[in-house]
Amino acid sequence: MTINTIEKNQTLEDMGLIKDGKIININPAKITEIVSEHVIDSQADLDKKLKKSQEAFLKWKKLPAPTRAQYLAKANIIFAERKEELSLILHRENGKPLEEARGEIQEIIDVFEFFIGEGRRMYGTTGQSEMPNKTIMTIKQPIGPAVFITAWNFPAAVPSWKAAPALICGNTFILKPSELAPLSGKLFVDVLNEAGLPEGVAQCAFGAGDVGEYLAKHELTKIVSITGSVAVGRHVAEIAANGFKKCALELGGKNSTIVLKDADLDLVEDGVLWGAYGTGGQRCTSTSRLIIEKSISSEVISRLEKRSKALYDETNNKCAINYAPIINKKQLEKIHRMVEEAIKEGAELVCGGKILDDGTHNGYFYAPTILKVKHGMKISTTEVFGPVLSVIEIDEKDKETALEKAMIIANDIEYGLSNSIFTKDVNLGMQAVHDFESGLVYLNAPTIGAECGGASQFGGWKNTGNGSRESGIAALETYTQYKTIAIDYSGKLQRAQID
Ligand code: UN1
Repeated sequence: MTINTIEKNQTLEDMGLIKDGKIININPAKITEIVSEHVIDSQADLDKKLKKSQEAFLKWKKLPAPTRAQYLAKANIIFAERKEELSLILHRENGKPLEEARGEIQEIIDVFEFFIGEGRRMYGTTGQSEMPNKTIMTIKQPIGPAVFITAWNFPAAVPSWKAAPALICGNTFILKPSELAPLSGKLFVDVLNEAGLPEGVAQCAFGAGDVGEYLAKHELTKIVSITGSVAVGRHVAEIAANGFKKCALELGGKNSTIVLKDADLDLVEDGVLWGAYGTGGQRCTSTSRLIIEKSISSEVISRLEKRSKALYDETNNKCAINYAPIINKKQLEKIHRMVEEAIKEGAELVCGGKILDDGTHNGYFYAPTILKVKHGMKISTTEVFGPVLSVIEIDEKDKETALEKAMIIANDIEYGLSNSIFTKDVNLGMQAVHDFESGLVYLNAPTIGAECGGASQFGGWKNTGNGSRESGIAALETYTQYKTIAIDYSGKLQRAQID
Protein backbone atom coordinates (compact mmCIF):
# COMPACT_ATOMS: atom_id res chain seq x y z
CA MET A 1 0.00 0.00 0.00
CA THR A 2 1.12 3.56 -0.43
CA ILE A 3 2.24 4.87 2.92
CA ASN A 4 -0.40 7.25 4.03
CA THR A 5 -0.80 7.68 0.26
CA ILE A 6 1.79 10.43 0.45
CA GLU A 7 4.79 9.61 -1.63
CA LYS A 8 8.22 10.91 -0.87
CA ASN A 9 8.64 14.56 -1.77
CA GLN A 10 4.92 15.07 -1.98
CA THR A 11 3.55 17.54 0.47
CA LEU A 12 0.14 17.90 1.98
CA GLU A 13 -0.17 21.15 0.07
CA ASP A 14 0.11 19.18 -3.19
CA MET A 15 -2.87 17.14 -2.07
CA GLY A 16 -4.97 20.09 -0.95
CA LEU A 17 -5.27 18.70 2.54
CA ILE A 18 -3.61 21.45 4.45
CA LYS A 19 -4.85 24.85 5.49
CA ASP A 20 -3.23 27.25 7.93
CA GLY A 21 -0.84 24.59 9.23
CA LYS A 22 -3.66 22.12 9.82
CA ILE A 23 -4.54 18.75 8.35
CA ILE A 24 -8.05 18.78 6.94
CA ASN A 25 -9.58 15.35 7.39
CA ILE A 26 -12.47 14.73 5.01
CA ASN A 27 -15.01 11.95 4.67
CA PRO A 28 -14.18 10.12 1.40
CA ALA A 29 -17.78 8.96 1.09
CA LYS A 30 -19.05 12.55 1.33
CA ILE A 31 -16.25 14.88 0.53
CA THR A 32 -17.95 18.08 1.53
CA GLU A 33 -17.88 16.86 5.11
CA ILE A 34 -14.85 17.86 7.17
CA VAL A 35 -14.47 15.28 9.91
CA SER A 36 -11.69 16.93 11.87
CA GLU A 37 -8.73 19.29 11.74
CA HIS A 38 -5.36 18.67 13.34
CA VAL A 39 -2.52 21.10 13.89
CA ILE A 40 0.65 19.82 12.25
CA ASP A 41 3.50 19.37 14.70
CA SER A 42 6.51 21.59 14.27
CA GLN A 43 9.99 20.27 14.87
CA ALA A 44 9.97 21.96 18.29
CA ASP A 45 6.66 20.21 19.14
CA LEU A 46 8.13 16.87 18.11
CA ASP A 47 11.26 17.44 20.18
CA LYS A 48 9.07 18.15 23.19
CA LYS A 49 7.03 15.01 22.65
CA LEU A 50 10.13 12.88 22.21
CA LYS A 51 11.61 14.25 25.43
CA LYS A 52 8.36 13.57 27.25
CA SER A 53 8.28 10.05 25.88
CA GLN A 54 11.80 9.41 27.16
CA GLU A 55 11.03 10.84 30.61
CA ALA A 56 7.84 8.82 30.87
CA PHE A 57 9.70 5.69 29.80
CA LEU A 58 12.05 5.88 32.77
CA LYS A 59 9.07 5.63 35.13
CA TRP A 60 6.74 3.41 33.12
CA LYS A 61 9.35 0.69 32.67
CA LYS A 62 9.72 0.42 36.45
CA LEU A 63 6.09 -0.59 36.98
CA PRO A 64 5.45 -4.32 37.21
CA ALA A 65 3.84 -5.63 34.02
CA PRO A 66 0.63 -6.69 35.88
CA THR A 67 0.28 -3.05 37.03
CA ARG A 68 0.76 -1.79 33.49
CA ALA A 69 -1.91 -4.31 32.46
CA GLN A 70 -4.35 -2.65 34.84
CA TYR A 71 -4.05 0.61 32.90
CA LEU A 72 -4.74 -1.26 29.66
CA ALA A 73 -7.70 -2.97 31.29
CA LYS A 74 -9.17 0.42 32.27
CA ALA A 75 -8.68 1.65 28.73
CA ASN A 76 -10.41 -1.43 27.40
CA ILE A 77 -13.49 -0.74 29.48
CA ILE A 78 -13.63 2.71 27.86
CA PHE A 79 -13.12 1.26 24.37
CA ALA A 80 -16.04 -1.10 24.99
CA GLU A 81 -18.24 1.69 26.40
CA ARG A 82 -17.44 4.01 23.51
CA LYS A 83 -17.44 1.36 20.78
CA GLU A 84 -20.42 2.76 18.88
CA GLU A 85 -19.20 6.35 19.02
CA LEU A 86 -15.69 5.41 17.91
CA SER A 87 -17.11 3.22 15.13
CA LEU A 88 -19.23 6.07 13.80
CA ILE A 89 -16.25 8.41 13.73
CA LEU A 90 -14.11 5.79 12.01
CA HIS A 91 -16.89 5.20 9.48
CA ARG A 92 -16.99 8.93 8.73
CA GLU A 93 -13.30 9.57 8.45
CA ASN A 94 -12.36 6.46 6.50
CA GLY A 95 -15.64 5.77 4.71
CA LYS A 96 -15.69 2.04 5.45
CA PRO A 97 -19.20 0.68 6.10
CA LEU A 98 -20.35 0.98 9.69
CA GLU A 99 -20.40 -2.78 10.16
CA GLU A 100 -16.72 -2.94 9.19
CA ALA A 101 -15.93 0.06 11.40
CA ARG A 102 -17.56 -1.70 14.36
CA GLY A 103 -15.43 -4.74 13.61
CA GLU A 104 -12.33 -2.60 13.64
CA ILE A 105 -13.06 -1.09 17.06
CA GLN A 106 -13.82 -4.59 18.31
CA GLU A 107 -10.35 -5.55 17.09
CA ILE A 108 -8.83 -2.99 19.49
CA ILE A 109 -10.77 -4.57 22.35
CA ASP A 110 -9.65 -8.08 21.37
CA VAL A 111 -6.02 -7.08 21.00
CA PHE A 112 -6.03 -5.32 24.37
CA GLU A 113 -7.69 -8.29 26.03
CA PHE A 114 -4.89 -10.52 24.82
CA PHE A 115 -2.02 -8.25 25.84
CA ILE A 116 -3.57 -7.46 29.24
CA GLY A 117 -3.12 -11.18 29.95
CA GLU A 118 0.49 -11.00 28.81
CA GLY A 119 1.14 -8.65 31.73
CA ARG A 120 0.82 -11.73 33.94
CA ARG A 121 2.92 -13.95 31.73
CA MET A 122 5.68 -12.35 29.67
CA TYR A 123 7.69 -15.45 30.24
CA GLY A 124 11.42 -15.63 29.97
CA THR A 125 13.50 -18.81 30.19
CA THR A 126 15.50 -20.59 32.84
CA GLY A 127 18.45 -22.72 31.89
CA GLN A 128 20.40 -25.49 33.53
CA SER A 129 23.77 -24.12 34.56
CA GLU A 130 26.87 -26.13 33.77
CA MET A 131 27.91 -25.62 37.39
CA PRO A 132 26.53 -26.53 40.79
CA ASN A 133 24.71 -23.95 42.88
CA LYS A 134 24.10 -21.62 39.98
CA THR A 135 20.96 -20.59 38.11
CA ILE A 136 20.71 -18.90 34.74
CA MET A 137 17.61 -17.15 33.48
CA THR A 138 16.60 -14.85 30.70
CA ILE A 139 14.03 -12.12 31.15
CA LYS A 140 12.40 -9.73 28.71
CA GLN A 141 12.87 -6.01 29.31
CA PRO A 142 11.56 -2.90 27.54
CA ILE A 143 13.69 -0.99 25.05
CA GLY A 144 12.57 2.62 25.06
CA PRO A 145 10.34 5.12 23.27
CA ALA A 146 8.68 3.75 20.15
CA VAL A 147 7.31 5.53 17.09
CA PHE A 148 4.35 4.14 15.17
CA ILE A 149 3.66 5.21 11.61
CA THR A 150 0.27 3.92 10.55
CA ALA A 151 -2.01 3.92 7.53
CA TRP A 152 -5.49 5.22 6.83
CA ASN A 153 -7.17 1.91 6.00
CA PHE A 154 -7.15 0.57 9.57
CA PRO A 155 -6.60 3.83 11.44
CA ALA A 156 -7.91 2.51 14.78
CA ALA A 157 -7.00 -1.19 14.95
CA VAL A 158 -3.46 -1.08 13.60
CA PRO A 159 -2.28 1.44 16.24
CA SER A 160 -3.62 -1.00 18.84
CA TRP A 161 -1.55 -3.86 17.37
CA LYS A 162 1.52 -1.77 18.07
CA ALA A 163 0.53 0.07 21.25
CA ALA A 164 -0.79 -2.83 23.33
CA PRO A 165 2.40 -4.96 23.20
CA ALA A 166 4.65 -1.88 23.40
CA LEU A 167 2.94 -0.66 26.57
CA ILE A 168 2.60 -3.98 28.32
CA CYS A 169 6.32 -4.55 27.81
CA GLY A 170 7.11 -1.19 29.40
CA ASN A 171 7.81 1.04 26.41
CA THR A 172 6.26 4.42 25.65
CA PHE A 173 5.13 5.56 22.20
CA ILE A 174 4.31 8.37 19.84
CA LEU A 175 1.75 7.50 17.17
CA LYS A 176 1.97 9.33 13.82
CA PRO A 177 -1.37 8.44 12.24
CA SER A 178 -1.98 8.82 8.54
CA GLU A 179 -2.79 12.37 7.51
CA LEU A 180 -5.70 10.91 5.54
CA ALA A 181 -7.47 9.53 8.62
CA PRO A 182 -5.85 10.96 11.76
CA LEU A 183 -8.84 11.23 14.06
CA SER A 184 -9.29 7.57 14.99
CA GLY A 185 -5.62 7.35 15.96
CA LYS A 186 -5.91 10.48 18.05
CA LEU A 187 -9.02 9.15 19.82
CA PHE A 188 -7.24 5.85 20.44
CA VAL A 189 -4.48 7.73 22.26
CA ASP A 190 -7.07 9.94 24.04
CA VAL A 191 -8.77 6.85 25.47
CA LEU A 192 -5.45 5.58 26.83
CA ASN A 193 -4.87 8.90 28.54
CA GLU A 194 -8.44 9.00 29.80
CA ALA A 195 -7.72 5.63 31.42
CA GLY A 196 -5.06 7.39 33.48
CA LEU A 197 -1.84 6.39 31.73
CA PRO A 198 0.99 8.51 33.17
CA GLU A 199 1.65 11.62 31.11
CA GLY A 200 3.88 11.09 28.10
CA VAL A 201 3.43 7.31 27.91
CA ALA A 202 1.04 7.51 24.94
CA GLN A 203 1.21 10.47 22.57
CA CYS A 204 0.16 11.43 19.09
CA ALA A 205 1.93 13.58 16.48
CA PHE A 206 0.36 14.93 13.31
CA GLY A 207 1.76 15.51 9.86
CA ALA A 208 2.85 13.79 6.66
CA GLY A 209 5.85 11.59 5.88
CA ASP A 210 8.35 14.23 6.98
CA VAL A 211 6.97 14.11 10.54
CA GLY A 212 7.22 10.32 10.61
CA GLU A 213 10.74 10.48 9.27
CA TYR A 214 11.85 13.02 11.86
CA LEU A 215 10.44 10.92 14.68
CA ALA A 216 11.93 7.69 13.32
CA LYS A 217 15.38 9.23 12.90
CA HIS A 218 15.54 10.88 16.30
CA GLU A 219 18.12 9.43 18.68
CA LEU A 220 15.57 9.13 21.51
CA THR A 221 13.48 6.77 19.38
CA LYS A 222 14.49 3.16 19.98
CA ILE A 223 11.75 1.27 18.13
CA VAL A 224 10.02 2.07 14.84
CA SER A 225 6.96 0.18 13.69
CA ILE A 226 5.39 1.03 10.37
CA THR A 227 2.43 -0.13 8.32
CA GLY A 228 2.89 1.27 4.82
CA SER A 229 4.40 0.81 1.36
CA VAL A 230 7.48 -1.18 0.42
CA ALA A 231 9.29 2.01 -0.67
CA VAL A 232 8.67 3.83 2.58
CA GLY A 233 9.24 0.65 4.60
CA ARG A 234 12.65 0.26 3.01
CA HIS A 235 13.47 3.88 3.82
CA VAL A 236 12.36 3.44 7.44
CA ALA A 237 14.33 0.18 7.69
CA GLU A 238 17.45 2.02 6.52
CA ILE A 239 16.91 4.71 9.12
CA ALA A 240 16.40 2.06 11.79
CA ALA A 241 19.45 0.06 10.72
CA ASN A 242 21.57 3.16 10.88
CA GLY A 243 20.47 3.95 14.41
CA PHE A 244 20.43 0.28 15.56
CA LYS A 245 16.75 0.65 16.34
CA LYS A 246 14.30 -2.22 16.50
CA CYS A 247 12.10 -2.10 13.44
CA ALA A 248 8.81 -3.76 12.52
CA LEU A 249 7.57 -3.56 8.94
CA GLU A 250 4.12 -4.46 7.62
CA LEU A 251 4.10 -3.51 3.96
CA GLY A 252 2.29 -4.28 0.70
CA GLY A 253 0.49 -7.35 -0.58
CA LYS A 254 -0.68 -9.01 -3.79
CA ASN A 255 -2.78 -11.81 -2.44
CA SER A 256 -4.13 -14.79 -4.33
CA THR A 257 -7.01 -17.15 -3.86
CA ILE A 258 -6.65 -20.48 -5.64
CA VAL A 259 -9.87 -22.32 -6.49
CA LEU A 260 -9.76 -25.99 -7.45
CA LYS A 261 -12.63 -27.58 -9.37
CA ASP A 262 -13.93 -29.58 -6.40
CA ALA A 263 -14.48 -26.43 -4.28
CA ASP A 264 -17.81 -25.42 -2.78
CA LEU A 265 -18.72 -22.72 -5.30
CA ASP A 266 -21.25 -20.96 -3.05
CA LEU A 267 -18.52 -20.53 -0.48
CA VAL A 268 -16.10 -19.39 -3.19
CA GLU A 269 -18.58 -16.79 -4.38
CA ASP A 270 -19.10 -15.28 -0.92
CA GLY A 271 -15.46 -15.59 0.07
CA VAL A 272 -13.92 -14.05 -3.05
CA LEU A 273 -16.43 -11.22 -3.04
CA TRP A 274 -15.66 -10.34 0.56
CA GLY A 275 -11.92 -10.77 0.04
CA ALA A 276 -11.79 -8.57 -3.04
CA TYR A 277 -14.23 -5.82 -2.13
CA GLY A 278 -14.24 -5.63 1.69
CA THR A 279 -12.99 -2.13 2.67
CA GLY A 280 -13.14 -1.32 -1.06
CA GLY A 281 -10.21 -3.64 -1.72
CA GLN A 282 -8.05 -1.35 0.39
CA ARG A 283 -6.62 -3.88 2.78
CA CYS A 284 -3.09 -5.10 2.52
CA THR A 285 -4.73 -8.53 2.73
CA SER A 286 -7.29 -7.91 -0.06
CA THR A 287 -7.80 -10.67 -2.60
CA SER A 288 -6.25 -9.30 -5.72
CA ARG A 289 -5.88 -12.43 -7.83
CA LEU A 290 -8.19 -15.35 -8.36
CA ILE A 291 -6.31 -18.34 -9.78
CA ILE A 292 -8.93 -20.80 -10.89
CA GLU A 293 -9.30 -24.03 -12.85
CA LYS A 294 -10.68 -23.33 -16.33
CA SER A 295 -13.46 -25.91 -16.10
CA ILE A 296 -15.25 -23.89 -13.39
CA SER A 297 -14.02 -20.38 -14.16
CA SER A 298 -16.92 -19.25 -16.42
CA GLU A 299 -19.46 -20.20 -13.80
CA VAL A 300 -17.56 -18.53 -10.96
CA ILE A 301 -16.84 -15.39 -13.00
CA SER A 302 -20.48 -15.02 -14.00
CA ARG A 303 -21.61 -15.43 -10.37
CA LEU A 304 -19.04 -12.85 -9.23
CA GLU A 305 -20.01 -10.50 -12.03
CA LYS A 306 -23.64 -10.59 -10.97
CA ARG A 307 -22.81 -9.94 -7.34
CA SER A 308 -20.29 -7.20 -8.24
CA LYS A 309 -22.90 -5.36 -10.27
CA ALA A 310 -25.37 -5.61 -7.40
CA LEU A 311 -22.99 -3.55 -5.27
CA TYR A 312 -23.85 -0.41 -7.19
CA ASP A 313 -26.59 1.24 -9.12
CA GLU A 314 -25.49 0.99 -12.76
CA THR A 315 -28.04 3.41 -14.13
CA ASN A 316 -27.22 6.21 -11.77
CA ASN A 317 -23.57 5.29 -11.43
CA LYS A 318 -23.87 5.26 -7.67
CA CYS A 319 -22.63 2.89 -5.05
CA ALA A 320 -24.81 0.88 -2.76
CA ILE A 321 -24.56 1.61 0.95
CA ASN A 322 -22.39 -1.25 2.05
CA TYR A 323 -19.44 -0.53 -0.18
CA ALA A 324 -16.40 1.46 0.85
CA PRO A 325 -15.19 4.53 -1.04
CA ILE A 326 -11.61 5.02 -2.21
CA ILE A 327 -9.67 7.12 0.25
CA ASN A 328 -8.93 10.06 -2.06
CA LYS A 329 -9.02 11.31 -5.62
CA LYS A 330 -5.38 10.55 -6.30
CA GLN A 331 -5.86 6.89 -5.35
CA LEU A 332 -9.15 6.71 -7.27
CA GLU A 333 -7.45 7.96 -10.43
CA LYS A 334 -4.50 5.65 -9.90
CA ILE A 335 -6.79 2.60 -9.69
CA HIS A 336 -8.56 3.64 -12.87
CA ARG A 337 -5.27 4.22 -14.69
CA MET A 338 -4.09 0.76 -13.68
CA VAL A 339 -7.28 -0.83 -15.01
CA GLU A 340 -7.04 1.09 -18.28
CA GLU A 341 -3.41 0.11 -18.72
CA ALA A 342 -4.29 -3.53 -18.00
CA ILE A 343 -6.95 -3.46 -20.71
CA LYS A 344 -4.41 -1.97 -23.12
CA GLU A 345 -2.04 -4.76 -22.19
CA GLY A 346 -4.66 -7.33 -23.17
CA ALA A 347 -6.74 -7.88 -20.02
CA GLU A 348 -10.42 -8.59 -20.67
CA LEU A 349 -12.82 -6.43 -18.69
CA VAL A 350 -15.63 -8.53 -17.20
CA CYS A 351 -17.31 -5.77 -15.21
CA GLY A 352 -16.63 -2.43 -13.55
CA GLY A 353 -13.60 -0.57 -14.81
CA LYS A 354 -15.03 2.84 -14.12
CA ILE A 355 -15.14 5.64 -11.63
CA LEU A 356 -18.63 5.75 -10.13
CA ASP A 357 -18.21 9.08 -8.48
CA ASP A 358 -15.14 11.27 -8.62
CA GLY A 359 -16.39 13.29 -5.70
CA THR A 360 -18.55 15.51 -7.86
CA HIS A 361 -21.77 14.17 -6.39
CA ASN A 362 -20.88 12.34 -3.28
CA GLY A 363 -17.60 10.59 -2.59
CA TYR A 364 -14.81 8.73 -4.31
CA PHE A 365 -16.21 5.44 -5.54
CA TYR A 366 -14.82 2.89 -7.98
CA ALA A 367 -16.96 0.16 -9.52
CA PRO A 368 -16.16 -3.37 -8.34
CA THR A 369 -14.00 -4.61 -11.18
CA ILE A 370 -13.15 -8.02 -12.58
CA LEU A 371 -10.48 -8.51 -15.21
CA LYS A 372 -9.46 -11.71 -16.96
CA VAL A 373 -5.69 -11.52 -17.16
CA LYS A 374 -2.61 -13.56 -17.92
CA HIS A 375 0.05 -13.98 -15.29
CA GLY A 376 2.92 -11.64 -16.06
CA MET A 377 0.78 -8.67 -17.01
CA LYS A 378 1.54 -5.66 -14.83
CA ILE A 379 -1.87 -5.79 -13.14
CA SER A 380 -1.27 -9.40 -12.08
CA THR A 381 1.82 -8.60 -10.03
CA THR A 382 1.38 -4.99 -8.86
CA GLU A 383 -0.59 -3.98 -5.78
CA VAL A 384 -3.71 -2.03 -6.78
CA PHE A 385 -5.21 -1.20 -3.39
CA GLY A 386 -8.70 -0.96 -4.78
CA PRO A 387 -11.69 -3.17 -5.70
CA VAL A 388 -10.05 -4.87 -8.67
CA LEU A 389 -9.90 -8.63 -9.00
CA SER A 390 -7.65 -10.20 -11.63
CA VAL A 391 -8.68 -13.68 -12.70
CA ILE A 392 -6.08 -16.11 -14.00
CA GLU A 393 -7.23 -19.42 -15.49
CA ILE A 394 -5.35 -22.67 -15.12
CA ASP A 395 -6.01 -25.31 -17.75
CA GLU A 396 -4.69 -28.69 -16.63
CA LYS A 397 -6.28 -32.10 -16.78
CA ASP A 398 -6.04 -32.95 -13.09
CA LYS A 399 -6.26 -31.03 -9.82
CA GLU A 400 -2.73 -32.00 -8.76
CA THR A 401 -1.04 -30.38 -11.75
CA ALA A 402 -3.47 -27.46 -11.62
CA LEU A 403 -2.40 -26.80 -8.03
CA GLU A 404 1.27 -27.03 -8.96
CA LYS A 405 0.81 -24.47 -11.70
CA ALA A 406 -1.39 -22.20 -9.56
CA MET A 407 1.17 -22.29 -6.75
CA ILE A 408 3.99 -21.19 -9.07
CA ILE A 409 1.88 -18.19 -10.12
CA ALA A 410 0.73 -17.38 -6.59
CA ASN A 411 4.31 -17.33 -5.35
CA ASP A 412 5.82 -15.52 -8.33
CA ILE A 413 5.49 -12.04 -6.81
CA GLU A 414 7.55 -9.78 -4.60
CA TYR A 415 5.02 -9.83 -1.74
CA GLY A 416 4.11 -12.51 0.76
CA LEU A 417 1.25 -11.44 2.98
CA SER A 418 -1.90 -13.52 2.58
CA ASN A 419 -3.07 -16.35 0.30
CA SER A 420 -5.93 -18.79 0.34
CA ILE A 421 -7.22 -21.92 -1.33
CA PHE A 422 -10.71 -23.32 -1.76
CA THR A 423 -10.89 -27.09 -2.17
CA LYS A 424 -12.56 -30.06 -0.52
CA ASP A 425 -9.49 -32.19 -1.10
CA VAL A 426 -7.77 -32.23 2.29
CA ASN A 427 -4.42 -33.39 0.91
CA LEU A 428 -4.20 -30.70 -1.76
CA GLY A 429 -5.52 -28.09 0.65
CA MET A 430 -2.83 -28.88 3.18
CA GLN A 431 -0.12 -29.04 0.50
CA ALA A 432 -1.13 -25.54 -0.57
CA VAL A 433 -1.10 -24.29 3.02
CA HIS A 434 2.44 -25.61 3.26
CA ASP A 435 3.65 -24.24 -0.07
CA PHE A 436 2.27 -20.70 -0.14
CA GLU A 437 5.09 -18.19 0.38
CA SER A 438 3.21 -15.87 2.70
CA GLY A 439 2.89 -15.03 6.36
CA LEU A 440 -0.87 -15.70 6.39
CA VAL A 441 -2.63 -18.61 4.70
CA TYR A 442 -6.29 -19.64 4.68
CA LEU A 443 -8.01 -22.86 3.78
CA ASN A 444 -11.58 -22.46 2.47
CA ALA A 445 -11.68 -18.81 3.51
CA PRO A 446 -10.76 -15.50 1.89
CA THR A 447 -7.42 -13.73 2.25
CA ILE A 448 -8.81 -10.98 4.48
CA GLY A 449 -10.11 -11.02 8.01
CA ALA A 450 -7.26 -12.21 10.18
CA GLU A 451 -8.39 -12.73 13.75
CA CYS A 452 -6.34 -10.25 15.71
CA GLY A 453 -5.81 -10.58 19.42
CA GLY A 454 -3.87 -13.72 20.06
CA ALA A 455 -4.62 -16.53 17.67
CA SER A 456 -3.10 -14.92 14.58
CA GLN A 457 0.39 -13.56 14.39
CA PHE A 458 -0.17 -10.95 11.71
CA GLY A 459 2.71 -10.33 9.31
CA GLY A 460 4.21 -11.05 5.94
CA TRP A 461 7.12 -12.65 4.17
CA LYS A 462 9.31 -11.43 1.32
CA ASN A 463 8.87 -7.70 0.60
CA THR A 464 5.83 -7.52 2.84
CA GLY A 465 7.84 -7.45 6.02
CA ASN A 466 11.03 -8.12 7.90
CA GLY A 467 9.83 -11.08 9.92
CA SER A 468 8.15 -9.06 12.65
CA ARG A 469 4.65 -10.10 13.70
CA GLU A 470 1.78 -8.12 15.17
CA SER A 471 -1.33 -8.61 17.28
CA GLY A 472 -0.21 -11.93 18.76
CA ILE A 473 2.42 -13.19 21.17
CA ALA A 474 5.31 -12.77 18.70
CA ALA A 475 4.80 -8.99 18.85
CA LEU A 476 6.57 -9.08 22.21
CA GLU A 477 9.80 -9.67 20.27
CA THR A 478 9.59 -6.19 18.72
CA TYR A 479 9.10 -4.47 22.04
CA THR A 480 11.53 -6.28 24.33
CA GLN A 481 15.18 -7.08 24.63
CA TYR A 482 16.52 -10.06 26.50
CA LYS A 483 18.64 -9.98 29.60
CA THR A 484 20.47 -13.09 30.76
CA ILE A 485 20.99 -13.24 34.51
CA ALA A 486 23.43 -15.68 36.12
CA ILE A 487 23.10 -16.15 39.89
CA ASP A 488 25.90 -17.98 41.59
CA TYR A 489 25.12 -19.15 45.13
CA SER A 490 28.11 -21.48 45.54
CA GLY A 491 30.13 -18.96 47.54
CA LYS A 492 33.19 -19.45 45.38
CA LEU A 493 34.51 -18.41 41.99
CA GLN A 494 33.26 -20.82 39.34
CA ARG A 495 34.83 -20.27 35.93
CA ALA A 496 32.66 -21.24 32.97
CA GLN A 497 34.26 -23.65 30.52
CA ILE A 498 37.33 -23.92 32.75
CA ASP A 499 36.39 -25.34 36.15
C1 UN1 B 1 -4.29 -4.06 6.82
O1 UN1 B 1 -4.88 -3.99 5.76
O2 UN1 B 1 -3.27 -3.34 7.02
O3 UN1 B 1 -6.77 -9.40 8.08
C2 UN1 B 1 -4.71 -4.90 7.96
C3 UN1 B 1 -7.39 -8.38 7.80
C4 UN1 B 1 -7.55 -7.31 8.85
C5 UN1 B 1 -6.33 -6.46 8.95
C6 UN1 B 1 -5.89 -5.78 7.70
N1 UN1 B 1 -7.83 -7.93 10.12
O4 UN1 B 1 -7.88 -8.22 6.71
